[in-house]
Amino acid sequence: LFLENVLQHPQFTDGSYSTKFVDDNTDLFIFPKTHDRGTKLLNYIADISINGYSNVGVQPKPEFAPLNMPKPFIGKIPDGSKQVLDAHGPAGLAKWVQAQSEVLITDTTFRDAHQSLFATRLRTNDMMKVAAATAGKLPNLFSFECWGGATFDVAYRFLDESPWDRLQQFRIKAPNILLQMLLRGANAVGYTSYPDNVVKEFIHLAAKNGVDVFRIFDSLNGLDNMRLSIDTVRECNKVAEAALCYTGDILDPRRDKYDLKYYVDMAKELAAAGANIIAIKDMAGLLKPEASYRLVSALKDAVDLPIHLHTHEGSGNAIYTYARAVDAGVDIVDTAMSAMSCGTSQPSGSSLYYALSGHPRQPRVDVDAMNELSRYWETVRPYYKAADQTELFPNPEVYVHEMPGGQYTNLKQQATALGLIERWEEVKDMYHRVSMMFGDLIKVTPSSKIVGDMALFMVQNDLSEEDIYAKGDVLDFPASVVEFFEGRIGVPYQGFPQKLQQIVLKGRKPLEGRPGDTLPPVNFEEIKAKLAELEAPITEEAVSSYCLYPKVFTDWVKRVHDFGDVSVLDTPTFFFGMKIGEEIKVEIEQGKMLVIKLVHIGEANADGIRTVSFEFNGLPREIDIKDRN
Ligand code: 3PY
Ligand code: ZN
Repeated sequence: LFLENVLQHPQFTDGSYSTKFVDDNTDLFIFPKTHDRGTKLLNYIADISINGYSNVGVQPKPEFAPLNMPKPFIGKIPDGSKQVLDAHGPAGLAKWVQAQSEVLITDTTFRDAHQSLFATRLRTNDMMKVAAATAGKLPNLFSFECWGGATFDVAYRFLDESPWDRLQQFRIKAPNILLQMLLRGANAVGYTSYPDNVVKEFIHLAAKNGVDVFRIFDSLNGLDNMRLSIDTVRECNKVAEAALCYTGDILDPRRDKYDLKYYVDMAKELAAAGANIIAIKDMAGLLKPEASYRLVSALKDAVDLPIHLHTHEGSGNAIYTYARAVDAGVDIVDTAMSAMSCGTSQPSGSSLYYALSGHPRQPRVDVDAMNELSRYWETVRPYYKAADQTELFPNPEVYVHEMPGGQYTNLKQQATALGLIERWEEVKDMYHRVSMMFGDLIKVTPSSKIVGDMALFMVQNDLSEEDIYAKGDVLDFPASVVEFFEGRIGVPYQGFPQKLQQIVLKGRKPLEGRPGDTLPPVNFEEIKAKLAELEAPITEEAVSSYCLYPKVFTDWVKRVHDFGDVSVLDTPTFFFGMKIGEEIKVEIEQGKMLVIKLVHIGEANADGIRTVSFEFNGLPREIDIKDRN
């Protein structure tokens, strides 16, 4: 082990050691930890090489083109929006935004883009390779949307990494740009209502770890479910960006449930509730260009706050929607790096830049830097091909099914898992029918998941709308649908469809009032005791994660015990393991490099155990793994 430490020591590898090498470097004698970490990583690599990622069986490791790294940013990272917030506070920042003549940009590459393109699977490792270069080269960005939404549980559940670590790393790499998260109000970053003390604590910790801008929404546009979040964000002296979720079509007089007045009234209420910025959250990309002009104009007249527009490309009209919003005076819009844009994601920032050539409000960004960064993402995206189910062409059908961009690829995966992918057209059609059966529902997490669950349930069981009314009393509805009609995420605008509610609840009474009012507070000391039992680190962040996702967090802790911190592995190795004869280098911390070569995989013995032989920093190491296939 001492020899291993010497061989991987930077002074030894770069030849800069002297005769006092051993005396000067007492860390050469700290071996159990590195040894342990190395062995755990070998366990992971051996397991994936034999059993495949998610136990799908061994997958041949594809040949990927080398990463097209942008030139590093040299020099001191220029000040940006983060310094404006730090100096002037949230209200001062809002005034600063309103004083800018050009439209500002939020880059969503690190959150919504990959949530919408490939089911939220982007790993921190791939983000951190360019986070500093992006912050240095694009200091005029308003924010990086890089946290929250589905990224929180997916990090633990599918990527074996901690979302808190990701946030902390971002804060270090991007000291000049506001870090933005998506917060589902009373649902925090989950799919259900949480007790008030859980939501509050989560917001405090997100702020402490680096989040500056909280985009807060409620999936039913219920302000009562957002107030606690708005108040808590303000308490933390961070930016409360309150969102109205856009659905329907304000241009269509037949869709009069959500008309222009509905949105204007809501924006006024959000402003009165303490919002620093108003967001239009067009999660499915339904806001048509003229609707965008009318809505933004009306909101600018109604409230004296910056307006931040979020949309998805889906239909192919999103740049036009942004251009009309810019004409109407929108302050900030959301875009992604080109290679991470379009399809179900946001429109491309570079495309918007060129689209607004000659416009007095063209964004002030270095488009060459954006294009350079996009070339990096072009080489990263193939890693995620298995989850990348976005459509390769504009699909204006989104105006009919109204499915959010962040849900589309996920629901497709769920349909595949249920063997329903051949009936995908039916699923989309049913999604819209269910939405109408539920009273023309706003669809965004978690209400979108409820509609999706019901649509899959109906297609899988060959149930029509008539069947639900005719034989609903004997149907076992999905749990999320039952909870929805019980009022567990709140009450939709203009109430529940009563007949259907009675059918689903089978005579039971729904809850009344705000769900948070009746949920008992969680005792954090009890959670700490559970963490101690799990031998998990007892940090405030761990307590918060456990409160939000007890099972997902527990499973992750167990996997960390087995495999250590696998976020240090490159993405092809993380998903595909290693090929015989392949050698990789893994930097487990700054300056600490492991060299791993896979030498041989033995046949399974009678118990199904296979021995995997590695060279680990030049020394032989064998790992026994159960072949689960
Ligand atoms: C989320 O809540 O994760 C969303 O992206 C909603 O659009
Ligand atoms: Zn979105």
